[in-house]
Amino acid sequence: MLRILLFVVVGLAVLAPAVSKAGEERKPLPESLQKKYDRRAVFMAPYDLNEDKILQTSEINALIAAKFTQADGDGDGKISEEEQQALLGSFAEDNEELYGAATKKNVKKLTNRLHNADDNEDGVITKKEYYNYFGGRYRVMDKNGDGNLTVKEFRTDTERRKKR
Ligand SMILES: [Ca+2]
Ligand SMILES: [Ca+2]
Ligand SMILES: [Ca+2]
Repeated sequence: MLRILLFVVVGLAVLAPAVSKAGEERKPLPESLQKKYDRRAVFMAPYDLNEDKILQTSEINALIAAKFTQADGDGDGKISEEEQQALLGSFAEDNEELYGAATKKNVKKLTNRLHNADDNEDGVITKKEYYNYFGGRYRVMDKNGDGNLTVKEFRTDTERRKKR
């Protein structure tokens, strides 16, 4: 009798999370969360080469390389202080469209990120510093460590990293 009861209890415990998870997926996302995911999708789309709404490791590496090349206006393999200013300027323009009033705050966040990327604090971000810092950022986002970033895991340049 006890054994049967045990089976039932264990069986329910195993079933319960699966049931609630399926229920969750059927529910539409709260609007604010959906908006956040939509914004991430806009950011991810140009880099999602196979269009599966997921950024694979190769796509993330291409993303980092593309962003670095874009920022390195004179192509000398470093992002000088002037190039950082130019980057922040065009970032502010693009940001205005998506985020409006939050732009100033977002520019400040990116300014801080660039500052943090400059490991030896000489004002210039080398390719190595850039790849280390931003590559590391994307690796941290990949919570389940499968090398893929979904819209749930991905954070744009201005989103705060979730504390763990
Ligand atoms: Ca993809
Ligand atoms: Ca440069
Ligand atoms: Ca540096």
